[in-house]
Amino acid sequence: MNQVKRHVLWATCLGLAVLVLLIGCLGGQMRSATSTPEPTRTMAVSPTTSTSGATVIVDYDKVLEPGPREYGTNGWWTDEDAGLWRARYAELAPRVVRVPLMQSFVEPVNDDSDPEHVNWAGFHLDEPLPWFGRTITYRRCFEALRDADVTLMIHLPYLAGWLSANGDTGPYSTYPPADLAEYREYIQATLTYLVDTLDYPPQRIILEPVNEPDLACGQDPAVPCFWANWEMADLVAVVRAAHDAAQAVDPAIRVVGLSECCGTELTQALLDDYGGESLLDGLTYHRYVHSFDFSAGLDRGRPLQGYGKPVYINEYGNTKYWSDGEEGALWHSYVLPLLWQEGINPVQFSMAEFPGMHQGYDRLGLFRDWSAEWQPKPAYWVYVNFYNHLGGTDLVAASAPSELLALAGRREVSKEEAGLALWVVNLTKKVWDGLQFEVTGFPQNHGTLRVFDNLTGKDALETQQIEGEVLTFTYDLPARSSFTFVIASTTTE
Ligand SMILES: [Ca+2]
Ligand SMILES: [Ca+2]
Repeated sequence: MNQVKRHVLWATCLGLAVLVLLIGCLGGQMRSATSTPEPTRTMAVSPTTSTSGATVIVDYDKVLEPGPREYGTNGWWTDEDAGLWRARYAELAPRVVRVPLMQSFVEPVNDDSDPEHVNWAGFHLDEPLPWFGRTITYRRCFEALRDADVTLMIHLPYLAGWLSANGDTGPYSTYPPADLAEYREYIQATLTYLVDTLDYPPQRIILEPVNEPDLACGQDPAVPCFWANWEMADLVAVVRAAHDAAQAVDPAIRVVGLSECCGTELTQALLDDYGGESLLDGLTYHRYVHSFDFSAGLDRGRPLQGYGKPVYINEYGNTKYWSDGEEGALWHSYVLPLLWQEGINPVQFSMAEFPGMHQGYDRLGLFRDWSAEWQPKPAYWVYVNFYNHLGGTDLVAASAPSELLALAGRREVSKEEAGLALWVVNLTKKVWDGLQFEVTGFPQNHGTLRVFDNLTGKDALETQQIEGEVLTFTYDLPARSSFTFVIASTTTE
């Protein structure tokens, strides 16, 4: 597990190092929903159409809790493909995009000898960096996310060599910093640039200064550690410097951490014993698994949730299925509602494959890179469907046969303008013929039902009118499948 995790990290390192150095097949069939409104207020569909006898029941009126509000992905950017990136960010509709900021690139040498004076010529956020025949400009990436109304989560995995207390080991030189005032200047200058130069709304900026401090050096020969030769006091000092820098730029900027690779002990120690409660606005962690059992991913988040702050799993994935093919997509489709139910903000890793990355890291991407014309994988459609249909909803009660997973969220502007999204995952190998759906409490006794195959695209497979005091329909749910059923009040369609 750790080894795979480190491979992923290595990919990050490698990619960033290079950056610095270079400067329908599952379509089910909906049936028996009435296609025209009828005057009756009773169930519109005969239960006799159900051959399995199984029923999914949703109570629109039974609101459980708001769903996560800061879900998203780890993002990328290339200048030549600006239109593609902007379109994909719009289509995927993340609320948070996590982007690595490498000091080796931003401030490769100290801007000047005075940490109280920013020499802007020493900060390289406007410059295109060569990247495997294309270029990357942080400014353009940030502008695209700003325009997409996204919250930017910037993380600072490594130091430039000149600032590392452990000496210059290249673009991925380790924490802790040799000079906290210089470290703070680096952060403060970057945040000032975002807020003052790019007009990035400070309430939509999250700073994550620490990444995987618990990854031991040499634990994986392919991955340079992020922290070396440090004590808890060093970690606390870095978080405090980042917090103070953010406060100085704008108190609305949030600081989160600690993105441990392999546990939560350091985060809990920081919070329990070193004043971290006042330094961190949210808590982050990572978890990769290699099966459909994601209990380990949920279990790691639980101790962090006890602190009453937002919790983000801002790196996760499957190292068996990666994000490839229908199995990879099905895995994401299954894990997303599990995290959602727990109130953990999912920040998937990562949005796309990207040249220069480790192979495994590459395969966690939701779509291919430019060498494959940015082709979406099935897992990409899982996120498009989930974030667009469940994102921003309030969870409501849903029950299903134990072999199925069902998650329902409602979006109610008014009684006349109401929506329900029901996410259903069938990990079994059996077809659920005539699976019955019953929705109680919908504000209207009619609605427009749309059915989406989460693994194959974003367009509705079918659209039908349904009606009844209890809105009822049936669907033949294929084996190993994932679907979204969206009901909207007819007046809004
Ligand atoms: Ca400096
Ligand atoms: Ca300076």
